[in-house]
Amino acid sequence: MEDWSFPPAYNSSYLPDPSQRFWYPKRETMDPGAREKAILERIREVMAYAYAKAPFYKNKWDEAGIHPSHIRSLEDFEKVPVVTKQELRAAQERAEPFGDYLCIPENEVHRVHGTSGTTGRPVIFSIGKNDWDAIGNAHARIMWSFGIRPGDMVFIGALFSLYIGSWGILAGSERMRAKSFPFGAGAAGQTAIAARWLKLAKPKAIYNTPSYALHLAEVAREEKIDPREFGIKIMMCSGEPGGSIPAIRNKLEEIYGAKVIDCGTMAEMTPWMSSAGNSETDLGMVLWQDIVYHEVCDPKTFMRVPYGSQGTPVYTHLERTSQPMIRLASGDLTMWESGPAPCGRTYPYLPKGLYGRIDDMFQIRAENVYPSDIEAIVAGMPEYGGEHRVIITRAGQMDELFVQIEASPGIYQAGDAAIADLRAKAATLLQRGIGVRAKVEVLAPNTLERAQHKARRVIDDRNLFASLQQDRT
Ligand code: 8LH
Repeated sequence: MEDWSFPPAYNSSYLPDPSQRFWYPKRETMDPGAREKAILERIREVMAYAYAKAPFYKNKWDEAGIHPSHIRSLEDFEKVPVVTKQELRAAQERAEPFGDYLCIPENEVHRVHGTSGTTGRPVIFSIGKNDWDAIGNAHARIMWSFGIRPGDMVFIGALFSLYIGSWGILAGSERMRAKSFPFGAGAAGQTAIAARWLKLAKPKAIYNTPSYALHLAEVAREEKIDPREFGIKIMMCSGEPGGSIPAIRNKLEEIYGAKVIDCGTMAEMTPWMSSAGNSETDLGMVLWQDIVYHEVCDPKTFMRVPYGSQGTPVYTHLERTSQPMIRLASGDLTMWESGPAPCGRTYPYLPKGLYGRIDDMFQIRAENVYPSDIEAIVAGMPEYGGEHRVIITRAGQMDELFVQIEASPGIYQAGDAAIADLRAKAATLLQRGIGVRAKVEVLAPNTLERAQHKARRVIDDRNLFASLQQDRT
């Protein structure tokens, strides 16, 4: 069926007719039951392969009393213990540098990438040549669903170093035979140069994090360029929530006049685009189950939750031979629905995208609050100036929530009464939206630092407060 095998073997010269909606029509529209049967077969193949090649998996599954031959249904597969990021880090400490879950000989590693965080021991991603080709194929296939076609220009406005997001887009864009423009981001002054290049080159599509897209628009305006002059039609967003938050998506669509498409799983899960929106829907992200098998699970038991429920994604590679991830726990939060997705593909989908991380949730006066909920509220206000911060602190025995919001230039210039109105309106909307009273401070436009990559907007200084208290006793 349309070259579906493990290990994958794709015809690298295949390209659908540009008028075709689906890259692999059969695979994308097949009966979900038949697809699940084929996925099970793939899972058994990947597991047998990993068991034979990787001490990491053999030891982990032996300990759990599980053998690949035991997996006779997708329900059996739910009993396979999840892999955590901590285990991957420990495996790389044990067997430097690639870890004992590398399933190909070291000299066949074709690309090396790594976690892009700045703290803690980094984790290395190693990818074989065949895998890299299959990643390009998968991303081209998914980018086809975004409306990108051979010959279109794809501008990559994201970091080109450890962050595999940018490289994954490049692989897909090259496989698609698009015009790849690997511009990058993050260097001093680069954003202003990006604005000038975008005006000049007028790419059909751009890739960025939502935070960076907002920053780029501000810088463009400082350069006296209206972002609509870029002529962008498709904006691919990944890396953080935003592309599926209506307030952010609408704002980006309005600023750029482009269709915003949310996508993204995790770097370890490259081809990381296996959950992605598309040109035919505004509804979150479709799960390309035949590339990466997605389960949305209860975060404690890691058993699948029913469609319509919230849980955490658990991912399994069906096309990776170098470092296949088999039930990798993401720590993200989402809600899933059974297919067919609104675009006609018979995959399940995430109507609200990935809307937070379990460990980003904070409790304040017994209410669970997600930073993305606050973002959706404040960024949805027309008076919002483009950035905010959430500060959780402790005054006496009480947790306090402070939200600093930049006002738009118009509101700020209008003076004290307009600023006071914004403060009161934001406090009311926050109380209504998250159920917690927040103290709002209105700041001048452009006060807060802008993100060149993924934004960090929450400061929890309760630990600082606790340590100060301890020092005093
Ligand atoms: C997201 C989203 C999204 C990622 N909506 N949260 O984006 C490309 C991949 C390469 C990436 O960002 O990988 P990385 O650096 O490992 O980060 C993964 C985390 O980023 C993921 O667990 C989410 O928390 C977040 N993320 N894409 C919401 N579209």
